[in-house]
Amino acid sequence: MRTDTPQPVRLADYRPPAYLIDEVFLDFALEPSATRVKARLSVRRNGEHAEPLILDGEGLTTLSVAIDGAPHAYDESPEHLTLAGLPATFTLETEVEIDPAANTALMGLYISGGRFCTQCEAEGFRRITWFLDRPDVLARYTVRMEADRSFQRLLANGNLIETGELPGGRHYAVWNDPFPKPAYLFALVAGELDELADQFVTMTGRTIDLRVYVDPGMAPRAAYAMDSLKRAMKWDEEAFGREYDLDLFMIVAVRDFNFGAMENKGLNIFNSALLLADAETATDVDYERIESVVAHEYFHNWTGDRITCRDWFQLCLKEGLTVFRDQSFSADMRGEAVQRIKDVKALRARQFPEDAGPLAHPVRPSSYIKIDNFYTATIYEKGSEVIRMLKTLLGAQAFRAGMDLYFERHDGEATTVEAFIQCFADASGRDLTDFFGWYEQAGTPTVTVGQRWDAEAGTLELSLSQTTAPTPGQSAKTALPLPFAFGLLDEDGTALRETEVAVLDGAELTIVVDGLDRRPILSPLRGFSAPVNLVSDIAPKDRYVLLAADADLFNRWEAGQGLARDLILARAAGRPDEVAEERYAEAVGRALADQAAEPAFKALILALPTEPDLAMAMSPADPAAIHEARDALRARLAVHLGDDLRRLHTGLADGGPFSPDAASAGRRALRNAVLTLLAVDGHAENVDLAIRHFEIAANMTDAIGGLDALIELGGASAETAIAAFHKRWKAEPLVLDKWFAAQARDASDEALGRILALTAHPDFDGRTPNRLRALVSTFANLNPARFHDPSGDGYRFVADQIIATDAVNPMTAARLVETLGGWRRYTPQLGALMKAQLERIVAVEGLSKNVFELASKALA
Ligand code: 0A1
Ligand code: ZN
Repeated sequence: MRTDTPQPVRLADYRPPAYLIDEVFLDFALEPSATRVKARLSVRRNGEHAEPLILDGEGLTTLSVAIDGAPHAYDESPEHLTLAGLPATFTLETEVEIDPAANTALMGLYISGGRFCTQCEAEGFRRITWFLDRPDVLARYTVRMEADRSFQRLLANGNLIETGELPGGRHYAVWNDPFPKPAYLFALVAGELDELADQFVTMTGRTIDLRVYVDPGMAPRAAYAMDSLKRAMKWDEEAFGREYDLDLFMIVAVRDFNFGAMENKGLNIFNSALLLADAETATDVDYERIESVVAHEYFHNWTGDRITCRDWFQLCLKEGLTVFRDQSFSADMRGEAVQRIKDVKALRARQFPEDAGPLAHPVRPSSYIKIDNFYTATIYEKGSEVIRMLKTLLGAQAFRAGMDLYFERHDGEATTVEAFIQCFADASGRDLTDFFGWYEQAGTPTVTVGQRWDAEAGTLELSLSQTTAPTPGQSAKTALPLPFAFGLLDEDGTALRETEVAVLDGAELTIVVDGLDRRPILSPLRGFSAPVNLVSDIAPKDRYVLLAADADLFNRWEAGQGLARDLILARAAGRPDEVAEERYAEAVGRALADQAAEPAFKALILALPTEPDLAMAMSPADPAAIHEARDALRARLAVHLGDDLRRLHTGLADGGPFSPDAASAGRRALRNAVLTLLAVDGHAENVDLAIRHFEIAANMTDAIGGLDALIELGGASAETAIAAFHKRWKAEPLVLDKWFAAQARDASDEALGRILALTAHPDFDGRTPNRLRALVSTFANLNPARFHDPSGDGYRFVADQIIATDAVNPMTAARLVETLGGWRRYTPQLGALMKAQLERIVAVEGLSKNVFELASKALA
């Protein structure tokens, strides 16, 4: 157990920095186990005061400290270097030694695949040199680095100024970044890398050099990332008027990375899983994520780098906004409705449980222990939803005017969410005081909609109301203003009213629609216009009309999901309704036959609500009952639609060359969704189909689809497929991750022992975050039946992995804790087993602050 309870940092305690740093000169002598870092900082006192300068540092061996060229007295503690008696402006020079080879936390300067690389967000720069490691200290950086010539490429932010050879087989490079930036955007890479080069001509005719650096031999796999980058650059000019500023933009892929990717100025660093793709090794989902993450990091150049955060409480200022921008980009690239459905699925899968559990926090939190723990679905995905609502409430034009004003007013600054919202208030003339509540209040509101149809008067009265349940530390909730988009259909599916946006800006709202000559069917919360749980009294027969005919495709999908959810939950509660299930199967069959609908959309219709989604709707949640009931409905669909599905599967077979475009991906998605459904039914025809699907797969999407289906069907063909896949791909780390993940998803009763044994597989290495996540995160998040195994062994396994990983990489360990956090939502037996594992974790001697914060909050 930790003896020193870590103290939280509070927003209310924010103070401007006592000193500012204008210029930074860094000189790296790169050696894997003993890198020397000299720093020369131009420092300026911020205001009139006699306070000392307190610099941040972690794990640094201090070699020298000088002020204006002369040694200066200092106080050193493990995390601070304190200097007193300083003039108003001065040059501070320090030299430290660090050990990148021993850096397993992957924060600061570390080594991945034999190359030096960095990760400084949020507080990693302090592991490189003594500094004011806070985002409101913006400086211009010049970076010199030297290394053995075997570290072929020497990269840092900005523009390359100089390179040269040095005695002893060494070489050097000097980089300068003209844009002032906070330390968290610093980056350096050194090592052998292949280069993919291209150019982009901006809207004002400037030519930008583009470079993607990858492992030797991998350049062809960077082509899609490069293509995505160029499309993102163009899109940001068109959609937001944002032009790239430097003359060079670089991306580097590394294998060992705690998160997805990082927006360092002019030198983005990516987890290779989110950068490398070709048909053979990457799935369509990988392509889609690469496109969106490349865009996300690029978009940060304006929303994050040019305008950054004053402090880490403002994280959503850059993250929620940049997710909103990347989601808008993906919608333009791949189709709005399908993108919206996927975004909402992700929000519900990750953010809604967070908002309903012990780790709930506002989009802008007011305290934290480790900021690393706040890179959450709430800050990212809910943060994006809040911006989306803002756009809906203000309209596209006023929204754009607000964004333009933000870029103009705050360029070059470290600012706040208040300042951001003020731009929209000023640009639109609207009072956004109440809207700001979305940033400060945690929890998902529940919006209830009731209907009163008066046939004689031809009026429909809608009564909306909202409530939000208490969350930890926030018992009283207020009503938040939210856009409620809705439309009306008649029983034949003909539109009676186009989409209209009402604003629920208090606890209750009544809307009266008149002039209706037929009973209307309500299509509520179109496009998921607000991130809320909707409770409505829409009858199943009306939801079938919505599923078949709503002009809003999101709500078509939503209607289908709602119908399926009710059927599954009824079954899980021991009240199966077989007649209704047949009716549902028929409706799905009709949706599949709809010639006008895109395959990607049909694939989404075909997928039943996920088990975690269903668990959110059942209290207390019983994962075994949910799994069984969901499979029963799948089986009903598979049997009822069997011939249609098999025909569809054959019809969608694609003999042509692979193309990652959205339409081709949509066809593969539908074909794989069909196979997924059929795999619940071990009918010989289905087994043969799955074997063929796997064996003739010409791309990774189909190979994984086939492997998943065979694993679910079980037996000898599953064993053969698992072995064949491993044999073929054992030399490809990213594909091997998929092999671990596919087995981690195996929900069959006897799978648990096998999954646990995979940690002993020679290819398993828990210190590589991608491999750890492939096995452990996949298991905990995507295999609820086995994670919640009644034996409790699934929980114990995840806790074991958290404890083991914490000793080497606290940040990655902490990201697994949330999987146990929902323990109060499960049956008492399961909840107790989950809680016991959390208790075991917090009792560990020397636990990191990261894991301590989340595990102790989860128990509180
Ligand atoms: N700003 C990045 C996310 C990120 C945050 C922390 C990291 O440290 C390990 C890495 C990446 C983004 O939003 O993409
Ligand atoms: Zn981001």
